[in-house]
This record gives sequence, structure tokens and C-alpha cells, in this order.
Amino acid sequence: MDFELDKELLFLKEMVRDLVQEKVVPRAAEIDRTDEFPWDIKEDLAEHEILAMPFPEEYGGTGGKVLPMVIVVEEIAKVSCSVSMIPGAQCLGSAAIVLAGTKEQKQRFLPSLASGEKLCAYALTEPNAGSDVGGIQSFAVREGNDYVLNGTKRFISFGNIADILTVFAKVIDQNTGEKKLSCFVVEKGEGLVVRNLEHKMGVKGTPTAELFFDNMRVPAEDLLGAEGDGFKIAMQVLDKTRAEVAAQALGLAQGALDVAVQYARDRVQFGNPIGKFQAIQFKLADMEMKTQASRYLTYVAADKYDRKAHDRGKYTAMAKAFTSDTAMEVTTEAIQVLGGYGYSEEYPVERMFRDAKIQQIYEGTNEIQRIVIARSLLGRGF
Ligand code: COS
Repeated sequence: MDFELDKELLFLKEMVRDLVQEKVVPRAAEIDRTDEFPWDIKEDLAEHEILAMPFPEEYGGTGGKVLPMVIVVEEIAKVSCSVSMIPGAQCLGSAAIVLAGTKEQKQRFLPSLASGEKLCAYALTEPNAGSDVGGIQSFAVREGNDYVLNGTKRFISFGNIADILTVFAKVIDQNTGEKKLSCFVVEKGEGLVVRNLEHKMGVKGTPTAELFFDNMRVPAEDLLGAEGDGFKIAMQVLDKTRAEVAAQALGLAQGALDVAVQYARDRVQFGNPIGKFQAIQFKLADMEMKTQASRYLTYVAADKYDRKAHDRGKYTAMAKAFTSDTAMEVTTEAIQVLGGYGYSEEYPVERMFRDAKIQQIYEGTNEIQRIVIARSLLGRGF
């Protein structure tokens, strides 16, 4: 398909570019340095309805399509991957409600997320269950009209600042002992303890929390789908949101390439701008080829998702893996083009390099993406 963006998407891209220039460019390095969540920028994103993008119009959103979201996330990530994670996390945290919630559940939870009044987070990962979702140990037991939830979640982006979480835990049947992985909407409150915040290599200013559920009572009406639907809901969420991780990585690659090109024009060595040397030209050409290929794959994956194509999960996995591998390569090469300056905080490429690494890890490591892709070729049983 042709990826000349239509007028509406181009308008959106320009609106975001202007917003980013005004609000994010002056803050990007500082957010990295202070490692503080930029509440003011979160307000700007809400005001410009960027936080409303993951939601259908009937719940206060702007439509919930993935392709426009990808365009926006890419544009922000060119300057600050950390800021691009604000709409990213809002989408990831709420996706289970959007995909599996009843009308009543959506009505209760989505409007305050769409307005940006509340933030949400996706609580899947545990200390002993990362790639292996089936290994989740958090559990819930039905008591009257509630479930009582216990367990520990780790590496939860925005877990400490989220008002609403989608939490995965195994419901234990008191009679049979059977365990069914299930998904709950959990509102911050008694029984939820933030135990620890990670000190990370990159994406500074995006808090990553360890959460402890200590006999937390969750109303039975806040179960999403049926008991036992948790695994499928988790996978369906990731099929969607991996397109946004691809967009973050794409923004990082493009941002680093832009800096490298400018530097190659300006930096003079041996009496010439270094862009005159083929050693530099070949690097820039490879960076451009890989970034453009990533862009097409990411847009195709997002469009397939929006059209509900049967192979959308494979495409979002391919986009996520390919684009994050590209971001790692391109940011590494950008540092090489800039030499000593690239390694210095004076230029943003060292930050982009640190921010790129997590793209190969979260929302499923790139090894997991390759399993998803290979299984789509080989069929079930592999
Ligand atoms: N959509 C809907 N259903 C899916 C699905 C998808 N994308 N992928 C798998 N399923 C279903 C399967 O059809 C199967 O259903 P039945 O039990 O009814 O047959 C069930 O889920 C189990 O699937 P499978 O056997 O493939 O599960 P595995 O344990 O082998 O796990 C992987 C598959 C590894 C792909 C999965 O665990 C995964 O994606 N892990 C990574 C998790 C992750 O990304 N973590 C990062 C943290 S989130 S920020």
C-alpha cells in the first residue's frame, strides 16, 4: 500500500511537531538529567487531545486508531522518547479495557483517561514472569462480591503514578484448586503498595515501579472478560501496542539520523566537512535505508491493525523487532559519526542510544517477537 499520509494525518503530524518544538525540545535533556516525570508536558498532551487518542469517540476519545497514534509517537520520540511514552503508556494501560471491557466498564473508566485527568498502567510482568506470561504467580480469590488480590508486579511503567491499572493474576477456584489467568481493572487504593522504583539506563523521567498487592479487594464487576481470559487479553493488548513501541524506536532512529546528518555537514576535519568522506556517507546511507524500511513496516503494521487484518499480530511483532533493532544500530552509528561529541551529553545522541536499548526489551523482547513471527510461519505446535 502507498504510504503517502493523507491530509488529516499530515495535519496531525504538523500539529505535534509544533507542540514538540515549543514544549518538549527545551525540556528533553533536562527530563533525562533530573529523571522526573514531566507533569506539565502531560497536561500539554492532554490539552491537545493526544492522551485521548487511544479511545473511541463515544468514551471521550478521538477514535482509537493505531496509525494516527504511531505518527504522533514517532514525532515526539524524535526529540524525547521519554515524553513519547506518556501517550504510549496511556494506550498500553487502557488497551485491555478498550479490547475486552463491557460497555459499562468502558463508560466508567475510559472518559477520565481520555481527558488525561487520570493515568493508567499495564501490570503484567512479575519478578519471575517476564517472557513467560503463563508463569504469573499473582493470584486472586473470590470472596463475596470481591476478588482478593495478592502478588508482586515488577517493571511496571508509570505503576506508581497511575490511577488505574490493568492487572493480570490467576483466579484460584477454592473448590477445585484450578488456576485461571484473568485480567482486572484496579483503581489505586488500599492494599496497593509501591515498593520500589527502578534506576534505569534510559527513558529517564518515566517511572518504573514495583507494585505489591496485599489482600487488595477488587470488586468482581471489575474483572475484564471471564475468568481465564487473561492470557488472550494480554496477547491481544501486545499485538496492538507493539506498533507504538515500533513508533518510539522509529522516532529515535530518525532523531539520531537528523543529528548525524547535520553534524556531517558542519564538522570540518582534514579541511572538509566530514560528510564529504565516503566512510561517513556510507554510514548515513545505511542509517537512512534502515530507518525508512522501519517507517514503512511500522505504518503498514499500524494500518493492518486498524483494518483488523488476520496477520496484524505478526506485523506489529515484525515492526517492533525490526525498528527497535534499527534504532539500536542507528543511534550507535550516530554516536560514531559524532565521535567524541557523540559520547558527550552536549549532543542528544548518547541519550537516544540509551533510550533505544529498552525498545529491544519491553513489550516482549525481540527474541519473543521472533518466536511470534516464526510461529505464524510454522503454525501451531512450534
Ligand atoms: N491473540 C490471541 N490469543 C493468543 C495470542 C494472540 N496474539 N497468542 C496466543 N494466544 C492464545 C493461543 O491461541 C492459546 O490459546 P488456547 O489455549 O485456547 O489454545 C493460548 O493463547 C496460549 O498460547 P501459546 O501456547 O502460544 O502460549 P505460550 O506460553 O507458548 O506463549 C508467547 C507465547 C511466548 C508468544 C507469549 O507468552 C508472549 O508473547 N510472551 C511475551 C510477553 C511479553 O511481551 N512480556 C513483556 C511484558 S509486557 S510490557
